Amino acid sequence: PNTLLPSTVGTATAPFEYDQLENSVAALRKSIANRLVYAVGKDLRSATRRDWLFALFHAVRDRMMHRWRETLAVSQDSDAKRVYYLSMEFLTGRALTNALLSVGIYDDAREACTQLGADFDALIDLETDAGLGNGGLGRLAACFLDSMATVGLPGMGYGIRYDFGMFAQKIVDGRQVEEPDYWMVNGNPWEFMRPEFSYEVQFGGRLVQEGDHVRWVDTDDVIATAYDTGVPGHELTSVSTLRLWTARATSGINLDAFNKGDYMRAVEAKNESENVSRVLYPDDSTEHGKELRLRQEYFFVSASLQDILRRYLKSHGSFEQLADKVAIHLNDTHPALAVPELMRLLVDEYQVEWDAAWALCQRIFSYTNHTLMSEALETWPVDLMGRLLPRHLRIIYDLNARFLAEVHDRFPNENDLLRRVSLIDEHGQRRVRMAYLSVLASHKINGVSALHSDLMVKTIFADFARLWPERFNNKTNGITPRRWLSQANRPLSALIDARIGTTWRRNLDELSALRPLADDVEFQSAFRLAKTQNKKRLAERIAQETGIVVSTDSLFDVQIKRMHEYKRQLLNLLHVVTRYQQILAHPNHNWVPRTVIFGGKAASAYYMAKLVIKLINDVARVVNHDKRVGDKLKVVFLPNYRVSLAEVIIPAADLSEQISTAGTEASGTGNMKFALNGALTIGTWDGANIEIAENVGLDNIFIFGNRTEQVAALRASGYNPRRYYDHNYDLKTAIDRIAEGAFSPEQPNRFHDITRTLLESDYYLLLADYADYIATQHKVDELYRRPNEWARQAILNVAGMGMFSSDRTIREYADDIWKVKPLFD
Ligand code: B1N
Repeated sequence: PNTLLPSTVGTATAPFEYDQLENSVAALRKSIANRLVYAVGKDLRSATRRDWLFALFHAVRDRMMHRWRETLAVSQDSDAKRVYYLSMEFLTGRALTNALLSVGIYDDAREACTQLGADFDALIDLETDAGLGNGGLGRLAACFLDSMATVGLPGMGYGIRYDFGMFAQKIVDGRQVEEPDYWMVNGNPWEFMRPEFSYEVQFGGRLVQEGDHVRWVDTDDVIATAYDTGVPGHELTSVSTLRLWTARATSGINLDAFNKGDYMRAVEAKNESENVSRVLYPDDSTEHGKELRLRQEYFFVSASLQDILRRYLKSHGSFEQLADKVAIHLNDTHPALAVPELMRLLVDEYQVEWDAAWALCQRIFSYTNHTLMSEALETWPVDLMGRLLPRHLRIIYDLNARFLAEVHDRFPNENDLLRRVSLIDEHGQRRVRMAYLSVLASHKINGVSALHSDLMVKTIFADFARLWPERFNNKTNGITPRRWLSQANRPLSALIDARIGTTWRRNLDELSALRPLADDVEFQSAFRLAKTQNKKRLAERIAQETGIVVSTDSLFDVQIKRMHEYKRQLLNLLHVVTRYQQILAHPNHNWVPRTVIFGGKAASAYYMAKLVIKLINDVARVVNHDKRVGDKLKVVFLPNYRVSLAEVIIPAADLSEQISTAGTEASGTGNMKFALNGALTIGTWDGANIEIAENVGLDNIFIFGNRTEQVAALRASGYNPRRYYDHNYDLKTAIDRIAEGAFSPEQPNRFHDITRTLLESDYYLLLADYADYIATQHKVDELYRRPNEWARQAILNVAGMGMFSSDRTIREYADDIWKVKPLFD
């Protein structure tokens, strides 16, 4: 029980009166003006744009509150089984337009603002992104919250309320410079502080054995306090809760320091404990291994589990039904400490017997793996964990001993198996394998695309798939069509609405009704008109942010995602350099004009990724200023790629670059956003690209390159990138030009590390895929010369994207994994 702060006084039963809020323009006008005065504390004379924005926030938030309270009340009253989605990242972006559309007051709110003399579009653009995530994994969590609310699933997301989200990227002299993202400087109007839900989280200390009971004492404590944000589902079907934890120092004071008269020092130490929720680690698909990161992971997991058990115990007298009422999902291994934490709470705090507690855990937990790449798999040094979380390390050891004994019973003659599956990696410095811990504790383990799930059981979890084949399954990722089509692409949405109605927003399979329209010339030209409108908007944005002028007649070729070697932005750039050389060699050829657009952040310590950013910008500078090239080729690096910028870029794309080395991109979700917005994909046979190809038709996608088995074979046979370089003139020229300093005359060897790596190791096989990539880019040009045929294929892409709604994904999780049912049937 939480004794930190007064708990809820849930005794009032009398009905109370509150305003019934109407959604007319007049009512909205009044609401906004009211909120300006009563919530923001301003009037017309002194209101800044920020004040107007906050008044608008409040007016729409007010209209979500009733349904939010109703959602919570119904799930409580029906004692429904709930799912808790534990994630270090929720990349939600902006909330205002989404909320206005969910409530159904977008157009009326705009009119109300206009009547009040406020510039609605400028206000919308003033909202800062909630960048509490790195990339795909964090954005997936955000799409899942949207879908949970839209489907009406009881449950919530739990994470960390970082003071600083993903850094803002500036480009200075072509290089990335990181700036802190203090996203709540102006306040956060969406959240509600819930100080009554505050929990002590312990660190350090030591263990005291008392009989068969263990006590964890002398710890350094920090308090986790809840902040809730409502996530509105489509048409307010329901409102989900995102509960984020912030760290507060305990009020107790370091007496030692205090008695010595060093009051300031005592308070400083308290301050420092609050650092645990300060900043998001900016690494995507790589591991950090920093102590503060481990603290973060335990901090939010411990608070979340204490909160989950408190809520359960409010209406249940024992833990007998815990697994029938609670499902806990681990979004990758970052929250894997939830496993020993639930064991600790049950066994140490609530005196549940070990075996019973473990049986509950295995029914409660499920886990999604998001990557197979070894550099991303979390392992924590045993020393560090023993120092920070001695009780949890002991629990992990005890779980491991029991587990290995079981394995030994089943496979008595396989001694190497024990070493391989042990939760402790004994090579060199001993480390805890967080993925194995997650697998051991979970009744279901899933990958995020068909290929990834298949490779998962053949590679990193092969031994475990032998032990428990029934636990492993696939849940192909999805995206919310509300944000990624309805909100981001109004021109195309309006066109679709006019032809097949509006209900595709909740049943994306209905898009298949567009298929017969693919051959309709009138529809094709309306479709192209919508694309052109989006391209105009992006062209203006590009001019604004970079000064580069691009033509909307050119083919918009886009690669936006985190900068990472496996994603191969460099392969794209090799094509750009090749095209540049060929334009110079054949100036009179009838070139299809192209604008190649890049965007993406590099982890701050990722040297190669940062150097690729510099190379892109150096190539852009040379190409864009070369008079001989003109409109035939433009290269753009858009700074500070983030959710709100994606909403502008994706609807404007003609071509979507999804060119990771086969077997490396677990799923991808950007690939889905582009296809849903009518871009054609050029991509490898990797991740969800494969399922996209199957759904839109192989004739309507550009697939190239070596496949997973070929990648493996190439590597096994001693891959030699020089062989490709020596035998391909264009490839050799492109690499040589970069190596000679053609794009960096002021420092000719600037990109030596890039060209050397390509020629000496090329781990991601860019050179092996280059020729096919270039040939496929030629096919892209040929198709673009035939606008109607291009439009036909683009329409067929949109029509085939039904299965990639995150509503489908979330229903599969609910049915197959969580066994949770929608609240409102
Ligand atoms: O998760 C996405 C997938 O669509 C992407 O293919 C995949 O790369 C991405 C450590 C990660 N995998 N692993 C991470 C992120 C942060 C971190 O600290 C790993 N992100 C992915 C959604 O399934």
